[in-house]
Amino acid sequence: MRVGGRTVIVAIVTAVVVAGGLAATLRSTPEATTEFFRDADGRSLVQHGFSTASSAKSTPDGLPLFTEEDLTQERLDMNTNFVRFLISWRAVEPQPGEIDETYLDAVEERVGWYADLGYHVMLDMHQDLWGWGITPDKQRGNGAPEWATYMDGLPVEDQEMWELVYLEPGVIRAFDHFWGTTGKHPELVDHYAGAWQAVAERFADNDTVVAYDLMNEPYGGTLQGVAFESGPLTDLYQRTANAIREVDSDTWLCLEPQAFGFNWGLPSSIGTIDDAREGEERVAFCPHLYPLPMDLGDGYEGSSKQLVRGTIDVWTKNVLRTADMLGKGDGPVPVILGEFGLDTTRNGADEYVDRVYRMADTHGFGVAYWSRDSGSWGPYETDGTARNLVSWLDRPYPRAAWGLISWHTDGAALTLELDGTTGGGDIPIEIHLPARPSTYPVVEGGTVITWEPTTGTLGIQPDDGATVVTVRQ
Ligand code: MNI
Repeated sequence: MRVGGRTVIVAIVTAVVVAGGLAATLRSTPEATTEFFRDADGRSLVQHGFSTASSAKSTPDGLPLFTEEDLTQERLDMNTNFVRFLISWRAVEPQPGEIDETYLDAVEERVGWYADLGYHVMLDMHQDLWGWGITPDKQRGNGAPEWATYMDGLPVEDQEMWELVYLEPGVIRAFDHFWGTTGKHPELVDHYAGAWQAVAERFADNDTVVAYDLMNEPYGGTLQGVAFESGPLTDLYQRTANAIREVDSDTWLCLEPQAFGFNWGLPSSIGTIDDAREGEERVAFCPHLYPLPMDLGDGYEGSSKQLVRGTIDVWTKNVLRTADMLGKGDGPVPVILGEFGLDTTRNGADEYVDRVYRMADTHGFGVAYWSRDSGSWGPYETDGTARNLVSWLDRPYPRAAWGLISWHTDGAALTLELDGTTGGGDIPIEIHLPARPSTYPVVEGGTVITWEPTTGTLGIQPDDGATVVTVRQ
């Protein structure tokens, strides 16, 4: 039986990798994205941070169990510069048409913590399994308000693997009503877009909030694959984008593919959206990566390791292909790996984490690790003790750079490839170095102008027209 189950898993993953690989190679795809978010000075930003946090899914107020002190610690330990911050429709619009401004105040307060430390924030409208209204004890789903949960009396049985609850009839029906598949609740998508508009109204003038992740891990109910992604999902993104642009013309709009399949390496069929802002469109791609063998409990070892590597490779090609398509001929849009993560007590976890970050570096992707919760997936124990993940995520990276094209690490060296432009003035390139020596690190192609050994933040003035800057430690 065990051998049989194992064989089935290997066969499925192999099929995913082959199908994903075929789809990815049929069209030529760019090697990397060179489009990045920019800060107020015009420097390209590389996102390095966490999804914060899973705890927000179940707290009554919808806020993560996360304090300003926790953020200070995170900054000291890993010098992160970005957060994918979980918000929820149920907290924004607890009753139909009623926006909870007190909740938005609390989110704004937390955004302020990040602002004080120079971070940028992406707000992620989170959901899993529709909403907590799917079961009477509110223990399973999260995201949608209870008033928006219509299941027509269909059952929702609990499952050992939480993802399988997506296949329960009541959950499928709740999504079918939302996406217009039943035609009975057309008001729901209007409410969703309205909730986003309220969020955007609040943060339109806030320079710390740079992106909106329009929906976490969308799921189509009875509609799957092309029918879902190119249809109601793309429509919802367009509608939500329009609602946001009525009040906020600058914040990036980040789109996710259907999670089921894409997270494992299958291609996406989402369509382009039109961004009604003046000037260049600000649409980005924020997919998740959860290779199937690891989803099913394997470590990064043995035959699973090969399958996971294959998955990462085809996943990367599919990401670039979709990002290129979203760019409508102007090259790939910015990419943020909005979630990847694992139980770090699994065998090979350190190698897996390293491999994913190297892949992200090579292709110009920002990363928000899943997640900033205590325990075996996260960076800290409940008592605040640092776990293994802290040292794995304390990696050299460019925090902000002029004209960034690419970067890579080689042993203790970090090399940036730049287009040679600078914004003038004395605003430096900012790099994080994990070694934190008390003396100045060695730089080629530029001059050190600031060095904060406590966090490991290095400011460099590049030489005139320098296209390569290397830092050794
Ligand atoms: O792995 C998934 C996932 C698997 C299967 C499905 N369907 C069957 C629709 C959907 C999603 N998700 C991975 C992670 N994402 C959430 C938060 O967004 C985390 O809790 C999961 O670990």
